Order: sequence, then C-alpha cells, then structure tokens
Amino acid sequence: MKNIDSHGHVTGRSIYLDDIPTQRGTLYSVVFDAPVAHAKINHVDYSDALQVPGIERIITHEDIPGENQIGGIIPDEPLFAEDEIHFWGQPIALIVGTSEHVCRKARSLIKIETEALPVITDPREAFAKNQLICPPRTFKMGEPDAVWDACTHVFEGRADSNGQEHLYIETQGAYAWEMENGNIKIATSTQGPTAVQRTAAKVLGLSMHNIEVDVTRLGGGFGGKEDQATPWAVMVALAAKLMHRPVKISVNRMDDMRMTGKRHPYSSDYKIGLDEEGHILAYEAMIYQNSGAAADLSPAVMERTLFHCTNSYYVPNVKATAACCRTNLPPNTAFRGFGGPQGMFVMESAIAHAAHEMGIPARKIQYKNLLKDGDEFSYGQIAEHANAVKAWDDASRTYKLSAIENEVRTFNEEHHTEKKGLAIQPVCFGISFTNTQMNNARALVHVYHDGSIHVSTGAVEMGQGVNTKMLQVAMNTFGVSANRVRLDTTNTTRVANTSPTAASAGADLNGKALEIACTAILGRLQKVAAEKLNSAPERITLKKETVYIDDAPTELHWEELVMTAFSHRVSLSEKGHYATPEIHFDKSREKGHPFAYHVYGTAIIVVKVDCLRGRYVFEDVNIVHDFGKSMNTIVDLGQIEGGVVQGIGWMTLEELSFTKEGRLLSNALSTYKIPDIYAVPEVIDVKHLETAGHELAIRKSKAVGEPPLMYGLGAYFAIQNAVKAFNPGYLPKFDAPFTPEKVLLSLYEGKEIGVKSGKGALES
Ligand code: MTE
Ligand code: LUZ
Ligand code: MOS
Repeated sequence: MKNIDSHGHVTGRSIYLDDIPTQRGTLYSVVFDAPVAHAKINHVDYSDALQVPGIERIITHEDIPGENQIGGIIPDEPLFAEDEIHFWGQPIALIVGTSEHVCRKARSLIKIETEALPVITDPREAFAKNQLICPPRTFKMGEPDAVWDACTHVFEGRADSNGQEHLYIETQGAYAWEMENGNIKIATSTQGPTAVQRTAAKVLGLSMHNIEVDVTRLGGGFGGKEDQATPWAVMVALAAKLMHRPVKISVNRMDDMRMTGKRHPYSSDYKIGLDEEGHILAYEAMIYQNSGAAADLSPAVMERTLFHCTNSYYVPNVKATAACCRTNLPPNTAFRGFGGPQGMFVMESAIAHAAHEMGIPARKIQYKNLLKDGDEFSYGQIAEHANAVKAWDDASRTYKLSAIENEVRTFNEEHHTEKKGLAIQPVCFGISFTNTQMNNARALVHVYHDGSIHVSTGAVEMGQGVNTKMLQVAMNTFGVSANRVRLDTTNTTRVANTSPTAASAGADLNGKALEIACTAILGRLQKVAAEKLNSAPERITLKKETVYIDDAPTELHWEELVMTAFSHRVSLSEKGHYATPEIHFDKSREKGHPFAYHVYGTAIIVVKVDCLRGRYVFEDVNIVHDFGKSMNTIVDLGQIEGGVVQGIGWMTLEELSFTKEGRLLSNALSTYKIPDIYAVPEVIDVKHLETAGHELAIRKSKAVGEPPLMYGLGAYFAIQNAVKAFNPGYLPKFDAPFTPEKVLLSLYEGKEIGVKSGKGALES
C-alpha cells in the first residue's frame, strides 16, 4: 500500500501549518530573543519598536496570566526571560503586528542593556562547576573493578560527538485563535499535542479543557518538535487570549536554528577490558551530556544513553555513569535515537581503540561480543529473540563480506592517493518510552451508517507514514478497502492525554489502540451478521467488504451490514485504549524490563577517501534490518534510507559550531552542511531479516523510526579505517563529526608535510 500522503505531497495539496487558510484579522508575530548567552537584563527599551506602523503589541513575561513556565520534566524554563538570560536566542518578548515584516522591523529597534555573566559551553566545565540539571545516574552490572586485572588488554580513552540540527523542512510554527467563552484553539506543528495543551493551559491560567490543539501533519520533526514546538504555540495562544485576535507565528530558518535546541553533544571517557581472544570482559564510561540551559528532555535522553551504552554487545561487567551538564547553549532536546546514538558511539569508539591497539579489525571484536538470547543488558532485561548474530551473519553472507574485505584490501594496495575503508555497524535499539507510564495510547473510531470509517488517533504524521499504517490497521481489521477510511487530524478533543509521537512507538501504541477499537465494533457487527444470517458470531469474518461464514462468502455486503447494525441501534463508535503490557522499570535499582522488544540490524559501509583533499564518498551501505513482518515495506524502506543518511550526516558533515561566548556560528544552510544528493551513499541496499516479528509490535511489524539512524555510526569508523590505510602513523581519535577538514589533518598527522625547497623538493 502506497503512502496515503504521496499524492497530496507531490501536488502541493497537503496541508502544513502555513497552508491553513488565515482568518480575517489575523496578526503575525516574531520573537525578540537574547543577543548574548548569559547575562542579567538591566533594561529593555521597546519604545521605538512600538512606534513602527502595524505593531499592535509587544508581549513579555509581565503579561502572562498564569505561570511563566514551560519545563516539561523539570520546571526550570521560563517562556520569556525575566531578569536573566541563559542562552543566546532565549525568547524575551513576542512582537505582534499586522505582518511578519513589520514585526521584524520592530525587532531591530528594540534596545537591551545587559550585564554579562560567565558563559559555559563545555559540559566538562559545567560538571566541574557542579552545574547539573539533575543528579547523575549509574547503570551497573557485575563489577568492572574486580576484573580489570584479569583482562589481557585494558584501554582508556575519550570520545566526543557533536550535536545535530534537526533541519525539519517545515520550521516551527503555530496559529491560535479565541473561540467562544474564552476557549483557545491552537493549530500547531508539534509531535506532542498534549504537551502543548497542558503548557498553554498553565501559562494562560486556564484548564486543559479550555485549550484545543489540532495537528494536521508536520513537515518533519525528528524529535525537534517533541518538546520544542511547545513555546511557539503557547506564545501565540497567549497573544490570542490577550488581544482577542487570531495570531500566527511561522519561524524563519535562521531564527529557528538560533533559538531551538538540538541533538545533545556528548563528551565521554571510556575504559574497556578484553581477554586474549577479544571478549569484552568489562566496560566503564563516564558520560558528560551537554544539556544546554534548561532540562527540556535531557534527563530522559541521558537515561536512554545509559540503556544503549553497550549497543548490541553482551558485556558482563558494566558501569556507566551519565550526567546532564547545564551550559549556556539552547536547551538540547530529542533527536532521532534520543541519546542512544551518543552512548553507542562511545562503545564503538572503545572497540575501535582496542582493535587498533590489538592490530585486528574492529569487526572481529564486534562479532565475538554480539548479544545472544538469554544475555542480560546492564539494566536487567534479558535478551529474547536476539537477532544480532542472525543479522550480522545474514549481512555477511548476502553481501559477501569476505569479497568486500578483499576488494578493499586490493584497492588500497593498488591506490596511493585514494583509500577505501570498511566498517560494520550492528545496532540494537529498545522500543518503548523508557518512562514506562508514557507507553499508552488511544484511538477513536466512528463507522458512519453509509459504511465509511473515520479514525482519530494520538499519533502525529510527520512524514514517517504513521497515518498510512493506521489506515491499514482499520481497513484490515474491518476487511474493507482503503477508500472507506479517513484518517483525521490529531486533535486533543478527540483523543486526550496523548504521549508525544516519539520513541519510534507511534505506530505500535496508536495502532494497538486502534486495533482494539476496531475489533470492538467488529464484534458487534459479527453479532448482527450472525443474527441476520442465522449463524454464530464466531463463524463470521469480514473480507473484501463481504461477510463470510466459515470462509465462504455470503450475499451480505459491508454497507448493508453496517446499515442493519445502525437500524438495530447498535453502537458504531468506539474508543480504544492500549497500554503496553509486561514493561516495568525500577529507577531506585536501575533494573527492570523497560522495552517491549528490541530492533536489530547490521550495516556494512564502504567509503572511499580522497587522500589529497580529505573528501570522501560513501560507495555502499548494505543493510540487513529486522523489520519483523513489515506491514508496509515501502514506508519502512523510506525510514531506513532517511535514517541512515541522517546518521551519516551527523557523523561526517554536520558540524555545529558555537563561539565560546555561546553564539551559534553554523546558523544557516551556508555554514551548516547536511547531506545533499551528492553526499548520500551511491548505493543503499536494504534486505529484510526474516523474523517472526513481535506480538507487541503492531501487526508484528517492528518499530522502524529511529533504529536505522544508528547504522550511520559506521560512517565514522569506515573513514577512520581508510585514514589508517593511508597513514600508519595516525593515532585514532574519536571526535565526531569526521569532516573533510579533520580527515585531511588525520591523513597527514605525524607525517612530514612541510614544504621543502631545493633539490628533490618536487619528488618529496
Ligand atoms: N521520518 C520522517 N520522514 N520525518 C520525521 O520527522 N521522525 C523520526 C522517525 N522518522 C521522522 C521520521 C523520529 S525521531 C521518530 S521517534 C519516529 O519517526 C516517530 O514516528 P513513529 O513512532 O511513528 O515511528
Ligand atoms: N521520548 C521520551 C523519546 O520521552 N522517552 C523516550 O524514551 C524516547 N525515546 C526515543 C525518542 N523519544
Ligand atoms: Mo523521536 S527523537 O522519538 O521524536
């Protein structure tokens, strides 16, 4: 089944936030944000700005009727700065006027006097100064300290990974208007409609039932709209309430890049111990997360870093500690993988380090230590249906790994200014919100008496195809064709108390809730059919819009069945509620069974490095991925391709850069490079690992949103291997992204490349 949005997208008819028809009297707004990273605010002078024709009002914290507080996990973030600025780009006021243009003009006329305070941008410095968002946490299994002496090899080092700009194509935005009786409706581009509703109620001094949030779809979220779509929506809701006019905001790209948080940069120390044969006996990590200026989702991201700190490997003795370090950067937030990729990068760095010192390819160590059924994760869950070895073996066989190894070796022997590098990247990612209580969802289904079906769920469509999957669940459960089903917007009045569409769990949670609702209506229809056909309900099935008895079609058609049920006064509506069974986690012990299941896979990555220029091309990315029983192979394939390219971008080209004063330098697409069509791998081939799927996955089709991003980690190590082939004196460093500049320096590190003059200069 094709993605139900494909036609709308290519014809430009899909509705995004900025396509919503504007109402008469709509006002536009722009945020005035902090021009320094850390300071006391002495005075802000809005007088000139207010003189600009078309400016209606400038709203500050003083205008807030409720609480000036938007923190989700910890209440530590004001909507508008009051006396102090904590990051460059922090909102101070909302300028509201008759056009965005006049608001921008007014913004340039605002004068602010500040008194500088010390700026911290480095997480280790923040840690040393005890600037922590919350107490550090430690996951521990076995006792590493007891086994270091027994290890043949022990290596220690440092691994750093930089942040990542989400770069959703549709920037942040929202549109709010007042309805009757002071109620507010907000249309917004958010992954978390309930978070917007709750926070707007709090800031506006209203109750949640006064706020209706509606989301049609997002032009991408990638985690950047899990929490950080909220402030914009709340600001325009506040303006709409204060001014009794519809108010809209559509943040432009540079404002968005400057004001929003990103993937967390991490800096970590690791220690790894192995035996003679390369079995990892012990692993220890101290992980410093650069959280930015407020908590946002950082404690949850840090938690997932710990969950994934050993990736797909079984390590009997683990001690990993992570700290959320408060710096003066915009609060960092969810980004595809949610701290998992950062934790895995440290582990993969430790393995690459060990392999380098031991003079063997990293893949020998990786393969030896892959998780098997019955192995325990450091958090106490036991690996079941562990497909790590299966995926690796399948990839190795299908893509002829030994032939690739030979090909790379031969190429490197024959070429002097170009080298190839090979890396294998296994991935194991846990599915479920790590916070157990968030794993629930609801769906609302109406069957209209003409036989058409209306579906609402808590899932937000952001390009990942969740609406297509929801439609498939409804059509398959009822046995009707796709054109009978309509997926409505995500709306807090139809589906309440939702978790954000995140953690790759959107399709599982909402799909299961939808299945429950559809099955309940189906049960009633089976009864009606049984009565009408003088049969028993359990003998009735629905297929191809027809009622079957014991697999034999009858004359009773779907439309007639529905009409009969309606005339018998049978309810044709239902609300389904689903809460993932079996999962639990005890934070006091840091042990439990937090994940419904794990997703596995293996990528084989080959890169070719131009050793004169430091540039590189990814030739082949070959992946064996555990889809379970994919319910939509085209949608899922799109998720793999997008995820792996986004992961490679993070590891290679995308370089966030802040000055030490906390100003974002990579603040536009001219200075922040993401993979374009020339940078994506020449070949991405994806094969399905044949597995039974999992009962807790929707229709046994495993979650696919985030796991593929982590295949991109292999890009770093593939480049590193190419560099090693060129420069035997290179000492591996783990400092992502591996930009062409860094590659060039690595290629010549330790080599004499000074310009010689005189005889022989040309030859050298
Ligand atoms: N795919 C597209 N096209 N756009 C997105 O914004 N977000 C990713 C992933 N795939 C995203 C995407 C992230 S971060 C998550 S958590 C999942 O989709 C969320 O959707 P799901 O739970 O339905 O998989
Ligand atoms: N969000 C969240 C997430 O709140 N909890 C999670 O575990 C999670 N995981 C991935 C992405 N977003
Ligand atoms: Mo995704 S980081 O869970 O929005």
